[in-house]
Amino acid sequence: MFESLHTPYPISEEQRYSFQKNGYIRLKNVLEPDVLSYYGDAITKFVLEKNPLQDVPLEERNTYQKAFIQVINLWREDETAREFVFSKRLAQIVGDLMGCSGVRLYHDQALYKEPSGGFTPWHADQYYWPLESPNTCTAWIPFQATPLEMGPLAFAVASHALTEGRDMGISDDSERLIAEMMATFPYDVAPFDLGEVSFHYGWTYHRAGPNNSNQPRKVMTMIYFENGCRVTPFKRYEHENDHANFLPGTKVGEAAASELNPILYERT
Ligand SMILES: O=C(O)CCC(=O)C(=O)O
Repeated sequence: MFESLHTPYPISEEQRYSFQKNGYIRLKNVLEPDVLSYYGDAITKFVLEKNPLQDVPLEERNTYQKAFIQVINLWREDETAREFVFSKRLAQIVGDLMGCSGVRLYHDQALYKEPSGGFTPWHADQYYWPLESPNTCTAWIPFQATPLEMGPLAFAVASHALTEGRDMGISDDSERLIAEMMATFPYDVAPFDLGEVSFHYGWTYHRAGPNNSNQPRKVMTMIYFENGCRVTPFKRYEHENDHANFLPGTKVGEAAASELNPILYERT
């Protein structure tokens, strides 16, 4: 059952090259509809139970809160979510795209954009992470086909090479200032088919439009980093916070390898 979750998904040289050059890639038919439906239902139930914003109407939320309902590290609390997050296929794809012999989990997070939910401002994920290596990757996995009106993830092509703007978290300011910086980069926005998954480096700039449909945009994400990556000195509060939550007990300068960072892929 659900073979596609764990069997290898071959990555060609061309796909690896494209990922490393552009900073992201969308891959079709990564997961079968039955896998998405089974795990999507379980994860949605969990997200609705844990939704930290359930009593806050959309119009009273800030830009970040309007963008999505965010529930983190489901794998630690829900066995079905754990099976999904520990997908061998997704971790193998990440290892092959980054060209690494092993990858660890940083954390998972569900990002559900409600009907009428707002845009996700421009940002690069690694702003938040005290991780030294640029070989980090987020897998963005929609549980439904995601047309443009639902706010699919969109990327600035090859923006992971740019070091400017790396001191900005998700905010109205990042939407404005990073948009200005991205003016010279091609903007790639496209609908996602059912089963399609995108992968982007931690330093790739990306955003998402609002959800103008009347259906929730249900998305699960997993963040990975290359095995051997070290913890960097903290540059900001977010690094300290992430360290406490996702790398407990690890020391600056040493391997990021806490009990919360299992190896999910190792090339044999
Ligand atoms: O789903 C979204 O709207 C944003 C997702 C995102 O920024 C990410 O997964 O890195």
